[in-house]
Amino acid sequence: MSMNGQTKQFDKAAFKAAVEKHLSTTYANTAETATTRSWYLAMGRALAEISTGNLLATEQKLAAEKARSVNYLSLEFLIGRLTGNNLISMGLYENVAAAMEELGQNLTDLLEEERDPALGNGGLGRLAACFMDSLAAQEYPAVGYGLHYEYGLFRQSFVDGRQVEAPDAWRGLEGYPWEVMRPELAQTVSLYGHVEAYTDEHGNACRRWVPGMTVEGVAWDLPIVGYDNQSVYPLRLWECRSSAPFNLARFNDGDYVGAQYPALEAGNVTKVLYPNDNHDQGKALRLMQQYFHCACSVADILRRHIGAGNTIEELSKLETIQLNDTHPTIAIPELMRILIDEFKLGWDAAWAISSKTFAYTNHTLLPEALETWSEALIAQMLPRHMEIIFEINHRFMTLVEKTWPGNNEVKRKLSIIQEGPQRMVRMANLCVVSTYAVNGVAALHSELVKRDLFPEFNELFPGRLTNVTNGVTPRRWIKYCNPGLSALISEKVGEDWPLKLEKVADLTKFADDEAFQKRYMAVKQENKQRLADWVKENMDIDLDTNAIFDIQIKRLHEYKRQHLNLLHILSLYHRLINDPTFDMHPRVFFFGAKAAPGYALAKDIIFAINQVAAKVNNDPRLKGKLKVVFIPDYRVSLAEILFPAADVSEQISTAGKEASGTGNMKFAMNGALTIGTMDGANVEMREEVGDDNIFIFGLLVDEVQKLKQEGYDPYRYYHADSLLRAALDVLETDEFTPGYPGQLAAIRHNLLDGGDPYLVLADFADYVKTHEKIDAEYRDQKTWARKAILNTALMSKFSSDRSIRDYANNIWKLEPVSR
Ligand code: NBX
Repeated sequence: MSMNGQTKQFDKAAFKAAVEKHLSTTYANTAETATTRSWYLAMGRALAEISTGNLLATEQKLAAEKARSVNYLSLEFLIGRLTGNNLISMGLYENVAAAMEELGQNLTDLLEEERDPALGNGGLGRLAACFMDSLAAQEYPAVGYGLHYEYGLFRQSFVDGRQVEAPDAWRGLEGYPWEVMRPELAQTVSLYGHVEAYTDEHGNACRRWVPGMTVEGVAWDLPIVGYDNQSVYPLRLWECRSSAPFNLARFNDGDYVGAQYPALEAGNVTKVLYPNDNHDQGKALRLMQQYFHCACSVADILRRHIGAGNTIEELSKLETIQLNDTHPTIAIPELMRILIDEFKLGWDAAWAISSKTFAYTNHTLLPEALETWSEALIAQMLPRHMEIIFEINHRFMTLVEKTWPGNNEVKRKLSIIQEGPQRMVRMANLCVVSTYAVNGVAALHSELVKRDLFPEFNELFPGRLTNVTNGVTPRRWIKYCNPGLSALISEKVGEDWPLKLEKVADLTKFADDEAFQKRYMAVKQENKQRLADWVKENMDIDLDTNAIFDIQIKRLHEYKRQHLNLLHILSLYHRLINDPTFDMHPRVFFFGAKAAPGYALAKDIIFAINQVAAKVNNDPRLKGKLKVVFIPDYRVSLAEILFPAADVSEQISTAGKEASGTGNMKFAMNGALTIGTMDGANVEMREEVGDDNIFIFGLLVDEVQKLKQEGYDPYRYYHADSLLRAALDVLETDEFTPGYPGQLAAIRHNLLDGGDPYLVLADFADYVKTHEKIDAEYRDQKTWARKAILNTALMSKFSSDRSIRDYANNIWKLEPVSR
């Protein structure tokens, strides 16, 4: 029986035969000699056969019904391992465990063989993965479009405390068992060349792109399996290959290696994921990735649309395209080019379709993350697109002139083209002008998008700027990663909460029930033990699971303020050693974070935390009260162990800088209490759980802005607070770098003489005080359990199912279609 009561056909004998067949014919192994890895691969292929069948069936049904679909365009999908999650969605976990047992294999061990597909950097990429899961779970017709990077986000290790990056060949030698190549969907993509004018057969003056070269886009589909519903949607990833692997003339001239240069160059386009988050680098190869992604995806959308017998005029009725940040913005001029140059529509007809097809999500206000591309670079690589961007801007400037006559300042500010020594194209402006909806990712963020980032656009296009608060999938982030808690929830509220997270609110009834509190905390204890075991096995550090597990896991960035966390740790260290009256409940501070390889200060912060960890973890004076653990190579599969094990969740960005956050939601669902600023979705989490069940500290957005305007002086805080002084000054010494004083000084220097751009010092005192409150409250385990239970119970707003329904109802106007 499946979860919804339908009988599911699982033929165990046939499944075992399929696994054995793959073991021998796909992986050339025998049951006697096969490694665990080969068994995992063979099982994966056998499962993929089932999901691929369902994918084709879903595709056919949607084409036949002419259902309106969303196309989610993203340069990143941080999906994490698929096998365990898909087994749960297919309702086959127990069945397959039993089948594999009969083949002498343990399912848990097999699942550990899978490498995380890390095709994203952080929150933005992970959000795309949660959204695909929620689209499939609720059967909203959807295709995800991304890139098939050969190397995902780099693997991180620490050498003498410093981050070292290594390439992430996520597919391994054998390929990834869940992916299926779709050779018939291949696309040809043009690059470079020039634009020429010509007169068509009706005597119209036309323009067309004469490309300088082409490359091939090969489609790979990963199955996004709907939870308990048999629907499977494609995550379609494009791999770039050379169109002309051999230059025959050079080949015949005997230059065998040189003849393959085009293949080598085209092979670079999807070679590797750019490892920056919230930072724009402006590299030509990145623009080529973006255009390659957009050209393949738009062409595939049109292939499906026209192939199903629809007219081009019906495009915006049947398809909508969601741009995940500005990274796929070049899809807009690409669609305009196709409509005008290939379908021969006039500008107005093309614009009427395109501007009703695209919608854009903004994920950041940080100026250094807002993408701009040099006009010269676009003109060289995509000459026809640059013409179209100019035309969009020209018409838009006419509108601005009509609205604010003679106001050149507002024109300069809103223009898609930024004037200067080198003219730049502002991708966010192009998006706001050319889409029917623009959304921020949390209520506060969306207000700031309207108030601070795009106030004039908001006047010009009333109603276009809107909010959809982020969410996370409860299937991966509760059911799969926290089986103990899931069983407890199911027992109290029934089995259907993974699709209806509102049901979990019923747990509030048990928040004061002491027997339930004990069971809830026992689950937490087991999860802490699971993490402690991982740390012992992989890092050889002994941890006490009675300590408070305090966790900060996210990309390393100044605005996220891992260094505020570090200063607090240094203050505890200082007090434990110097103040005999000071007492604290034992605490373990966990970090997990990758720094962009070129981000020097972020790397210095990692080094500092590792050096502090090395010292405090072995300092007998601390009597085991303080431990610091920096988990190397933080990734989705480690997040699945960390979130369930947390007592305290660190969400401590400078107010106004973190657009939403999504880790904050995963922690709270799994019963961690948040220490956080009034930033991003923390604000809405506080509304849901109530002020007593979250620890809020620090300056508010408006206080941050005011302080900066008045002239912020970090030294004021330094001189006024001896604890802060101690924490900062120890960074100048060799306390944590014996024999090498000054190795950690860059952080102190940035905070004092560098102006402390993210107001770490201004928030320090309140942060310390709030941690003291946490320390006191944790000692009362009943009250703590009550608060943790309420956090689990009151997080239903942050299911990505709700986010997707908001998009579907308020932006996309999309209806579910069941199989
Ligand atoms: O998107 C993140 C925000 O920082 C989070 O607050 C938010 O919760 C999340 C989902 O909405 N942004 C993010 O992860 N950005 C990137 O990863 C990024 C990657 C490449 C790039 C710019 C930003 N060029």
